Amino acid sequence: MFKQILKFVFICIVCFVVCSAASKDGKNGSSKNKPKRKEMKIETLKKVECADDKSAQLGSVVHFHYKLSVEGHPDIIESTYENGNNAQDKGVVHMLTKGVTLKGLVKGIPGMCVGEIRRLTIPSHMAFGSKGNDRFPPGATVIYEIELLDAKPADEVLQRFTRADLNEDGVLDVTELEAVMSIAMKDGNFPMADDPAIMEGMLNELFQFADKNKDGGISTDEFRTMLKLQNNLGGKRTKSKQEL
Ligand SMILES: [Ca+2]
Ligand SMILES: [Ca+2]
Repeated sequence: MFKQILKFVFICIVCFVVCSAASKDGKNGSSKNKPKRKEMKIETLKKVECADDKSAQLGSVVHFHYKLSVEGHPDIIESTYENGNNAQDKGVVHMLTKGVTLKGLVKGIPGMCVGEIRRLTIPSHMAFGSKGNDRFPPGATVIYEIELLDAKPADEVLQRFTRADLNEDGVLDVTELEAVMSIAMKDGNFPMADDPAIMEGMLNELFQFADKNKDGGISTDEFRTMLKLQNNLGGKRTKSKQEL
């Protein structure tokens, strides 16, 4: 009987030792295996001094050129300096917004002055993710070389413009203007027509009217002028209704 008790105690001790070791290993293992997240690197290639209120900030509308590549590969995947994505070949215009703009750009662009050039080395968790896509391999660290061309605080008009400028080329085309009109119509700031052909005619007329310099796109200034006139018309309509 005593032997049996001893045997039981011995087995318990062995179990305890094995389990403690296993759990220790597990703890160490998980902290060892947990990959340390790569930090983002921000380098200034061309420094330009400016006052804080003249620099890009979170929420600013920023206009910039960029070259994009994958770390370790010399090829440029995208460049706004060359013919490519942008009809105007004048860089891209973007509102720096958390949750919308790439995380690495939200962190790397604020504080830049117009004319400054930065190289942002952005790990995948702040860029295109661990799965990658048709352009980027899984877990790719990407390198953005950014040249800031302009930065403005986003007033309401600029915010509307930037939301409408889906391809981020800094001008609105007919399709993008159509989206703006749809919102304006829902808000009651633009007359509605049931006939799609009439609507299309109105859209084209508005586009021709707004595109003052006839370059085939509506710039931020042209958009601003268009909204002013639209508001005036809206005001007059309201007034005439009240007068009636
Ligand atoms: Ca556009
Ligand atoms: Ca234009």
